[in-house]
Amino acid sequence: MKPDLFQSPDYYLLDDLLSEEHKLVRDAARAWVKKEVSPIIEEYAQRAEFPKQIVKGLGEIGGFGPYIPVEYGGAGLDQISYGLIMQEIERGDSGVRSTSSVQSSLVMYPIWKYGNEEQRMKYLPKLATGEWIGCFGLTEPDFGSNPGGMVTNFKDMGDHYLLNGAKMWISNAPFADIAVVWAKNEEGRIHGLIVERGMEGFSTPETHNKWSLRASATGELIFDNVKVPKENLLPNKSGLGAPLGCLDSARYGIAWGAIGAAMDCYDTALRYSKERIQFDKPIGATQLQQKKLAEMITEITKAQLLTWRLGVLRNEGRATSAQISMAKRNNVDMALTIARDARQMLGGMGITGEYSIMRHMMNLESVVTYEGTHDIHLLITGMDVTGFPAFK
Ligand code: TGC
Ligand code: FAD
Repeated sequence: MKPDLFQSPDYYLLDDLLSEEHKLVRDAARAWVKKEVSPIIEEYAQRAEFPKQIVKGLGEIGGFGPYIPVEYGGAGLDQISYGLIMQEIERGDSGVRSTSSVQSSLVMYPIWKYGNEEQRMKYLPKLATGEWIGCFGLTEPDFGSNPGGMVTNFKDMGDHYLLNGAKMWISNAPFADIAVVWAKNEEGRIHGLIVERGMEGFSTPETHNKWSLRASATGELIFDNVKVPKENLLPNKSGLGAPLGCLDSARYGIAWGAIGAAMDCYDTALRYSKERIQFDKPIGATQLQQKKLAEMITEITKAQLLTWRLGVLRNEGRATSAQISMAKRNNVDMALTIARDARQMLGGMGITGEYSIMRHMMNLESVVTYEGTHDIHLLITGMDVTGFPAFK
């Protein structure tokens, strides 16, 4: 793969809106990605293998629980710093950002928000350093966009719960130490349970043959009469709103992350357009290629503004779930369009692993699907503005 020459586009001087701490956090994440991710990621993606050696460094740059309080091992940062870290990680690879998102927003967040003090102290510090890796089990084979229909269930057996069912498409599952699993009790109410590797009847087979997120491990979670200790139930929130609350945090991070992937594709295509000569002039001197680049930088700038404003609203506790849906949907779609155009701009070279673009493009096909599909987020916006849920 070519050396990482990335230069971040900032067309509207948005750095002026960031604090010194934001810039320090962002620059540290950027430097780490250049040093630890860019040189190896193509090879791991080609081999369909998660680069486990980067886990410790991810913890060190605040990639695990950036906004979780310091007393639990988190970095205690604000929502804009969290977003900037996600942007930089996904600039390297969406699969690496997935590992970070799942650990931070789908495992640490519910333990922090819905767990008790013993659970926080037991799990969060080890998750913050990456000593333990977690995964999040919501999706089932027959319930993807409609998680409320889930059939995974647990029964109260007096001194423990008995968990049965299966989850599918679970990021980090094959090597996770713990899983935050959403299941229905005997009354049909959804609760979160912490399931630990090694519990009898719990297995995590890996999902193979993915053409997307190849550097992220995906798997199933199978529960065959798993005895879960009662102290592993998250006590402070139940109902579908509990897992959906975690998704708000993860979808917000993805909205920033997608900008990172888009920036990398734009930056690569811009550089290539100045170097690649056809018909005796750089392809960047042609109107058709300039149209692509001009539209890319326009869309990146709009997405940066949208996301920065959303970060301010999150810091103030005023961001709505529907606003987060809009940003996730817009920014991932924007990144996918840019990746496709950038790939074309590189001609034949665009399909090779010499450049990051095709890997970003394939990764984004998962990002546009997980955490709520493109269509589901459109329906969330539609419901928000009309008041009519069109899902059912
Ligand atoms: P609905 O009746 O609308 O809502 C049920 C309850 O949930 C509340 N709620 C929310 N709470 C917090 N945050 C949100 N975003 C919320 N959205 C809804 C709602 O107020 C209600 O509460 P209550 O107290 O009245 O019961 O639910 P519904 O069944 O009609 O479904 C709504 C819909 C379709 C929007 C929702 O199911 C949905 O978002 N579906 C998409 C599923 C999804 O995103 N799955 C993601 C799985 S995890 C994943 O993909 C990880 S990838 C990780 C990586 O690698 O990065
Ligand atoms: P479906 O829900 O079957 O949707 C199929 C199509 O129908 C989509 O285009 C959808 O938009 C459309 N559709 C569905 N309902 C409607 C409707 N009412 N109106 C109009 N169109 C509709 N899940 C987890 O729980 N944890 C994870 O860690 C996790 N990681 C993932 C990693 C990867 C690589 C992938 C691909 C997925 C992951 N997921 C995870 C699952 C992901 O959240 C689901 O794939 C996603 O929510 C969509 O569900 P589905 O695949 O079952 O598609």
